[in-house]
Amino acid sequence: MAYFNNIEKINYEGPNSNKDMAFKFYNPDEKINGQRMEDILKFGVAYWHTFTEDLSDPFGAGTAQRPWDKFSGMDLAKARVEAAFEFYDKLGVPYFCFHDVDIAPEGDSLKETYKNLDEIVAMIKDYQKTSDVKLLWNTANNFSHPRFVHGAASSNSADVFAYAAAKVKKGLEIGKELGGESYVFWGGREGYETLLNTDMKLEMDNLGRFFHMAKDYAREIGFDAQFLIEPKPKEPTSHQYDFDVASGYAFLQNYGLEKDFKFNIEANHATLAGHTFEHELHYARIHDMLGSVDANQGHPLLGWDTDEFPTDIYSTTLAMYEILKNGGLGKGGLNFDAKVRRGSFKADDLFHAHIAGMDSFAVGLKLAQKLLDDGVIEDLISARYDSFTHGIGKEIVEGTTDFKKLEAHALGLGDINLESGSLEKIKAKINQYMLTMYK
Ligand code: XUL
Ligand code: CO
Repeated sequence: MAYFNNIEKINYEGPNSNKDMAFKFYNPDEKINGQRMEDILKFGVAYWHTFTEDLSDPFGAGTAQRPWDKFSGMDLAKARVEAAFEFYDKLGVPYFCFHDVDIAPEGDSLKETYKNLDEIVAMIKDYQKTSDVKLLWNTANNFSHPRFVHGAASSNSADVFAYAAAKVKKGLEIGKELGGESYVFWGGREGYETLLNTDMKLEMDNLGRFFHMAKDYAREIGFDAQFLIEPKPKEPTSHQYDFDVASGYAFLQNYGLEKDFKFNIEANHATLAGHTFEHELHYARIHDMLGSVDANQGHPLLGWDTDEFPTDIYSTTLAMYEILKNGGLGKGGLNFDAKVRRGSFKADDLFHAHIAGMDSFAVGLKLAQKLLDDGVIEDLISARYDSFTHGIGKEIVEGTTDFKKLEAHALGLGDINLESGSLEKIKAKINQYMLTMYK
């Protein structure tokens, strides 16, 4: 059965196309520094926002009108799989991502949940035989059900810890079955609300234990996905244990997990943490911890996770700059953890939104590569730190000086000559590149 009858395959038509249902900038076969755009960007569709989201918000009911609305239960789950593969194919995305509960309803018991999952996973596997679409990552939703009210791996209840472990164990088996490239842990409820009832040390130790057991089980069954932690500072809990990349990295190092995990960095989570998207990508990259990206954007005026489709070209450019400097994303990709606005309730909007996001990252990729090729940012940065390439600076970097020698150097100095940081100059240059690139 077809669900998006009025939509044809979305093709690349170039920057001057008047057709809405067409890519203006995302040209999968175009070579960027010798590599196909599609293979660098590795776009993924987020199952939850595209096929299960109803567009409700805390003040109002869902508005989404979907061609699978008439189904319920397992029939609905199956209809969504059919619709999903039609969507991937028409959009031409190479990857998808899901939580366990996105693809199959929870049953009355864990056993029944497994049974539902097995049926849908077998169906997805069948579709994968005739489609090129691959699983970028899957994850366990250990945050929505009321049993996770006090956390999952950081719950005060050992039974809940075990339940969460069982769901992740099943998720790892599913990831292996479907050939997932990565496996994600977003700690939705792994945090706390108040210290007045919380043993933070035990909760964090348990979280560390949980990750070790997950990694050990994946190894045991021969699932070689890249493990990814997805930091988020708040929402739903007021204090999340994986606040941002820096605190997440400290956590991983503290529990001896830094060799087995990398980060899945989400733009809107970065801004909620008071960082820019590129800050989080950069911080992860310089520590060799950049694994994957949840591509979206927050609203500049709102303090919560709005998960908008990424359309800010400045941001996608600086993000792609980091990704190119990282040598790509390896087993990760750009997953659109983004939802259409509540007012964009038609099924067609799902296509428009993904086209907008894919085009925005394609522009970002081309621009970032050009900035790199021309050394626009790199030359400025190396000139700025030139003092560390010779003389006393070189001695500092090489570890051949000490405080006494530095004092002697300082005492011999006259006026210190500092150069401008040239921020406005560089921004004007980037704007010039942006506005002339497609001329
Ligand atoms: C929530 C969020 C999740 C994770 C996967 O803010 O980003 O959808 O990406 O659990
Ligand atoms: Co996310």
